[in-house]
Amino acid sequence: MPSQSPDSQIGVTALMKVVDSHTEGEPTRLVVEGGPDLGSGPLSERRRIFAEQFDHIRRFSLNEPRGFDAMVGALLCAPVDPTCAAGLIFYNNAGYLGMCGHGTIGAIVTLAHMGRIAPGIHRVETPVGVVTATLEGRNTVTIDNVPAYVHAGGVTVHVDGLGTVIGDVAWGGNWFFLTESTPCALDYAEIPRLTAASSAIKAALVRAGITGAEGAEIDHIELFQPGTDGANSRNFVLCPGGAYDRSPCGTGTSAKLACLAAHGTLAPGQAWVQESIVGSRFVGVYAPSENGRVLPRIAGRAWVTAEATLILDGDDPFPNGLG
Ligand code: PYC
Repeated sequence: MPSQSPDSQIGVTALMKVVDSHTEGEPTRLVVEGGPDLGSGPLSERRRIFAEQFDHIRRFSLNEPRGFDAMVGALLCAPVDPTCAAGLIFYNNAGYLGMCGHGTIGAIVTLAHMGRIAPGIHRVETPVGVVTATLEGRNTVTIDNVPAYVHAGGVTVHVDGLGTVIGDVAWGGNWFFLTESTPCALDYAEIPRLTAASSAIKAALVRAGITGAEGAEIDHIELFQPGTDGANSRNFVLCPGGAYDRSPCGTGTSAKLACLAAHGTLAPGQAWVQESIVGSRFVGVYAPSENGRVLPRIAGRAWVTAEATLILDGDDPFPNGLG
């Protein structure tokens, strides 16, 4: 149950003001009031406190029946760096994210909707570093993400039901395994099969001890095939809690740009149109950086869908949601 003390006389407590949006189909819930007090330390430290002391608030605000498994939460925080417009801690139905591309785009469009920022360039603090977001008009945002890189290329893993799967392990703000080994076409109707195959790949990576840097769990699986209607590529992204990303995944597209740069198949500054499983698109480019890293720039659109107050009835048998 959330930590705030109930003050209602009718047994119903208004706990949290949220604004929902979707970025190219993928939902974000921005918590603008009533979130946990995580102190004023670095966002990585505040994310640790969130996970250790307030995880019930993650579940309350995002899980069914108030949310659902594809929704990503973004807790709006005061930034440490005064040159930043906001701090954001991202979370989902399974836990906490490093960065979230679609979530940053959604949060920026939402902050503009609330009148808190204007079109232009805004720095945003996240637990894995500062990103820069440029808002053009009401709905279009371009993010300069944290540096992305390939941790291990051409990794082979045996996957039950799929056989040998070859892919790259890359960082784009979260850890990804990226592969063109797919069990079927990346069609909307095949989502259950794609989810099962991606889950099997994830389990096989764990069994084989294949990780990101410093033993980090690879918590996103990204499948690719050629794109349609002029897109360079279409993807299917399995998120940590078992939901698939409706958008092309900002951190996943960043990881893809790092792989393309490492393979020499995309030049710096050349546009890469990444299509999602629902047909929505991000456009990415990269600039080279130090130590084989790239600086990814991702553009996409978001729309505000709801403004709400999450409430808790004292008689609710599921105060923290389900799961
Ligand atoms: O856009 O980076 C992203 C993302 C991560 C998980 C879901 N979306």
